[in-house]
This record gives sequence, C-alpha cells and structure tokens, in this order.
Amino acid sequence: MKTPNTSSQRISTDLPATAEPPADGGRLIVLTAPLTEAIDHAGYFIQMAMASLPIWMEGVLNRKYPKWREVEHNPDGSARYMPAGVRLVEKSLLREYRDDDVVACFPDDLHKFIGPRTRVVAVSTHNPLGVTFAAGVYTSVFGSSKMPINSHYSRQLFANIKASPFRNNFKVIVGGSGGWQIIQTDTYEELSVDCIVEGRSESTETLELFRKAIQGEELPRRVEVKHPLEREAILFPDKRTTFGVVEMTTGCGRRCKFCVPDLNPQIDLPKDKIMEAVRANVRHGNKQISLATEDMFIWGQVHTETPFYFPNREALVDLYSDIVNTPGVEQHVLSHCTIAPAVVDPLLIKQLSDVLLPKSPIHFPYLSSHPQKKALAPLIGLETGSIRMAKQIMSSKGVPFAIEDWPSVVLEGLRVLNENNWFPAMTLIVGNPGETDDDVRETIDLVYEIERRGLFAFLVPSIFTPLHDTRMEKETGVTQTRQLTPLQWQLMMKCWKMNLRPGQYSWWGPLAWRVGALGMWLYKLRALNGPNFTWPLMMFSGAISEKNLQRMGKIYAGKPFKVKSRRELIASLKPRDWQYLRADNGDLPLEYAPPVTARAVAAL
Ligand code: B12
Ligand code: SF4
Repeated sequence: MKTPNTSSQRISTDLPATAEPPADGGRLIVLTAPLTEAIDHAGYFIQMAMASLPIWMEGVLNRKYPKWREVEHNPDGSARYMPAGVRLVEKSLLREYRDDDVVACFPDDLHKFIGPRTRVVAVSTHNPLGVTFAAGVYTSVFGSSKMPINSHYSRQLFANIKASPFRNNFKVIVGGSGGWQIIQTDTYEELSVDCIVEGRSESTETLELFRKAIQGEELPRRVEVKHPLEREAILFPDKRTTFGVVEMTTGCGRRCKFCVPDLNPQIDLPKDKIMEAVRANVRHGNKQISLATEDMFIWGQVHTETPFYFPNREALVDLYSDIVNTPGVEQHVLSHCTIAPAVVDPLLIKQLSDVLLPKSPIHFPYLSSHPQKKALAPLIGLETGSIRMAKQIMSSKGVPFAIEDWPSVVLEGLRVLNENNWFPAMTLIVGNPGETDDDVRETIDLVYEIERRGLFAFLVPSIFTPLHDTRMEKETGVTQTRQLTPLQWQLMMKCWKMNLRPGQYSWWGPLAWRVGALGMWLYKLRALNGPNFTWPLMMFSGAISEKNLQRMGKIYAGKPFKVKSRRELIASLKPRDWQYLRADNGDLPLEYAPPVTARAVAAL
C-alpha cells in the first residue's frame, strides 16, 4: 500500500498489501519509535551517522552495515529492544493498564498490533525531522536532498500510522526529546499527529492524556508536563533498551543558555535502581550498557556539601565497576560529560579508565596505548574557543575554573583524557548569534592548538540551532550554508580534516573522503554552498597545502596563544574551593595546607 506524502520527498509505507487486521482486535495502546532510533546495531556511531547523512547516502551505511535492519523480536512479535524513552512510557502506562493492553513494537510490525481495539498509538522520537544541531547541517552541506536518513525513516513511520485502516479509531500521541521539531515545523497534519507531549511520561498529566484518548476525547495539540523533582519519582526500564541505555542523571547545572537538558532538575539517580535496570537489560538478552547523562561526573555529588563540579571519585568508580562487572555485561559505552572534571581530578579519569577500558567496544588502533587499542569516547561540548562568546552563552561551562580560562581548560582536560585513552567527540557551535570573525578566529586558534599539541578529539562542528524552550529560543544564527563566512567554513572543514587524520578511522578511508570531497565540490557543492566554501574545501581535500593557502591569504593561519598549565589553573581557583581538591593529584596551591582527614591518613 502506498500513501501520497506532501513533503518534498515521497515516502512509501511499509504496510504489506495484504495486511490482515490482528485476530485479537489489536492492543489498546501501541508504542513505537522510528526504526533508525530503535536499532541497536554497531554502537552509537551508526545512529549518529543516520541523523547526519542525507537519505541519498544511505548506501554508504548499507554497505558498511548490511545487517542494520535486522531487528530482534519477542515470540509475540513485539520488539525485543526499544529506546529507553519507549520503555519508560510503557512502564508508566503499566501502572494503570494491563500487560496485554500495551505493546511496544517496531514500525514494520505496527499492522500486527493496531486493530479495531486500538485507541492510542504513541510514538517516542529523538530527532524526527532532523532539524536539530549537528544533523540538519550535514545533510544540507551534502546537497539538494536535505532529508537525513533518520528523518526519512521517521516520516515513513508516521506515513504507516496515517495509512492504517483504523486511523479514525485512535489518537496519535508523540513524545520524546524530538517532539518539539513537529511543533516548530507545524507538521501535525502532514504526519497525522494529534498531540505532542513535552516532558516525562511518569507525570500524572501524561496518564490523564492517555485516559482521555482512550475515551475518545479531543486532545490538545501540545501538552507540557512537569518533570519529577524527586529522584524516587523517576521510573527505570525493566526490559531491554536500545544500546542498554539506563538513566544516570537528569539536568546538568552548568546553565549553558542554548541547552535543553539543563532545563530539567539536577538529579542523580539511585544506584540500586540503576543496577536493577542493568540486570533487567542483561536478563532480556542485552550485552551492552550505557548510562544516559548530560554529565556523568555530577553523579554522586548532587545536593551534597561539595559543589557538584568537584566529582565524587569513589562513588563514580564504584558505580561503573559494579556495572561492568555485572555478569552478562560485555560492553559499556559512555554517553555525555564535561571536560573541567578531567582537570579537577585526573586520577579519577585514570581509575575510570582502568575499570572501563576492558569493556569498551571502541578501538582506536593509532591513538590508544591500551594493549588491545581500546578507547573511551564520550560526547563533550567544546562549543567555542572565543572567550567573549563563551561568556555570553555558557559562562559556567568550565566551573570551578573561570570562563576566561576556557581554552586552557579544554586543552588541559583533553591532555588528561588522551593520556588515559579517552578520545572524546567534541561538539562546536558555528554561527552563534552575534558571532564575529574574531570569535571564529579564536576558535580556529584553539583547534590549531589541539593539533599542534598532538591531542585528539573527534571535532563535530554544528550550526547554531535555537532549541525550543531554551534561553536562546528566539535567537537566530546562520540559517543556510550559503550564509557561512569563509572563516566559519574554514573552522568546519579544519575540524573534519583533523578528524580524518590518516589511520584513525580505517573504514572512512581519509584519502577517499578527500578526493570524494573534491569531486563533490566540482559536481554540485560549489554551486550549493557558494564561493566562501571553495578555499576551505581545497584545504580539506589537500589539493593545496595549508601553508600555501595561508601564504596566498586564502585561509587564516591559527595563532598560538598563552595556555595555562594544570598547576596554573588550580592556582587560579578561589581559595574557598581548595578544600575540595584531592592532594593525590598534585599541583595544590603552595599556600594551602590540606586538613588531616581520615582519608588522607589512610592514604599514607
Ligand atoms: C543516549 C542518547 C543518544 C544515543 C542513543 C539514542 C537511542 N536511540 O536510544 C545516541 C548516541 C545514538 C544518540 C544520538 C543522537 N542524539 Co541523543 N541523546 C541521548 C541521551 C544522552 C539520552 C536519551 C535517553 O535515552 N534518555 C532517557 C530517556 C528515558 O529519556 P527520553 O527519551 O527523553 O524519554 C522521556 C521523555 O522524553 C518522555 N517520553 C519519551 N518518549 C515519549 C513518548 C510519549 C508518547 C510520551 C507521552 C512521553 C515520552 O518520557 C520519558 C521519561 O519517562 C539524550 C540526553 C538526555 N539526557 O535525554 C541525548 C539527546 C536526546 N540526543 C540529542 C541529539 C541531538 C542526538 C543526535 C541528533 C546527535 C547527532 N547529531 O548525531 C542523534 C540522533 C540519533 C538519531 N537516530 O537520529 C539531543 C536532542 C536535542 C533535541 N531535543 O533535539 C539530546 C537531548 C542531547 C543534548 N544534550 O542535546 N543519542
Ligand atoms: S554543560 Fe552541556 S549539558 Fe550542561 S548545561 Fe552546558 S550544554 Fe547543557
């Protein structure tokens, strides 16, 4: 069965032409998520690539991961694994509905569960339309079809639901961190969505909404529900989640103005509940675990007497040790963190490496000093190298260090991380509102300094996207790649050039990428991205050396700047913060005499 679609790309539904309605009348509530957000294949990277590559490049992923569409089912046809968001909606609903009223299934199996009895189809989505940062930008760089792979599959899911012969009987409720994209693009009709829920499923308002939908009442287009304030109110999955995602914290506390998750209350979740969810994943066949967080380093230090930005080393090492040592856990991947804690407590990084590296599925053969070349690669926000810009958009990003020291914190933190085989993916924001050429130059200076020092991070520049509800919601930055200045293009292409340093990603084939880039430029990118793209692309492809381009005045030559060492950074802390420093890291200010604590005595 084919459904016409009003979007720029025609989406076909996957409903088999002869689909029979389910014999049992279907489930009352059917939960699902786009296939590209539910798959559990080959690590995080595949989903991130799907968010960033346009649909016409799907073949690249198909060749690399020919089995990515092969998902696992339970005996009743429901999904063996689903994103953590779906699992929590399911758990929330099971407080009120019977087990056989609710099912979570993959999009291709919807027809097996949607029947005359169905009253709600609930979709959880992370990034349905690809209009978020680091997603839309790459697809638009690549050409005329701007639809990212993930967005194509999300649209296909919605088309499937729209085409259901029972569509008039049920309401479509959408939630998850990407729901705002449907609100902002006003695609309710096109996608056949009745209501978007912003907030967590645990909320009683969410349950009330499902009750209304089941009674056939009209739903509001958009509902904002409250985030629980107590850690006890947060539910945990008791079935298998995609990538074994189990929540570790909510909120962050550093208050960056562009950030959505920071709007949530800062909560670190109880260890026993985390461990139960880890064991539930293993019981249901998962071998991988990842603790979802904005900043893993706040766990164990939320609302204690110590400020959250001085990590609780013992608690963290204990938690991660117990997770990786849980029988059945074969792989563990880190999600997000911040970089200042690596400067505050380098020994914590070392101890976590000892615990986590053996179970990391990530290998960097040319970078890692681990005997099996294993590495850890959390996601960290670098955002900008401009102190002026950093003060404006993220003045607490580097606490306890002053934001004036942000470039030094990044370099020093990266040194500590690299020494311990952490090679993070670091995001940068290009085109912040009010960003001047000087700001971009300072960021380029920082990127060159990373290169000069032989440090490595996978640098992911993205174009500023005003995210819904943030304090920068109303601001606009760059809206089209043609508006990017030569310096902004240089920054983007320099990051990618550094990422593709030979040998770091064997399958990406850095050389092939560069030659391909040149070919693409000749074919269509020069027309699409405009003249400002030309020289940065020449730099990226290596067609002309950077030195020559600098000599010709075609690109900016990054300048060295004064970088503070760890000792200098520690010395710059406010004296009231000295008490939280750990003496075993060294570099304590000379004037500081640490109190003789039981821990210090034990360490002697
Ligand atoms: C783990 C994670 C990933 C993993 C795994 C994702 C997966 N499919 O499981 C990976 C690394 C693959 C990933 C990729 C991406 N991610 Co991500 N990810 C996260 C992270 C850290 C945790 C997500 C999670 O599972 N949380 C736990 C669950 C329980 O929370 P939840 O999904 O929000 O669900 C709750 C509510 O939203 C609600 N809910 C959820 N669904 C529904 C449905 C209904 C009907 C209702 C009523 C309620 C409801 O109830 C749940 C709680 O009870 C979040 C940050 C965060 N803390 O949320 C970022 C985050 C969601 N990711 C983000 C982004 C930008 C991306 C990428 C686009 C990045 C990129 N450029 O590559 C891609 C997109 C991937 C894709 N397929 O398109 C942003 C989203 C920004 C936005 N709002 O648009 C976040 C918020 C990170 C950030 N700091 O900005 N991500
Ligand atoms: S450090 Fe990251 S998670 Fe925390 S507020 Fe800033 S952007 Fe958000």
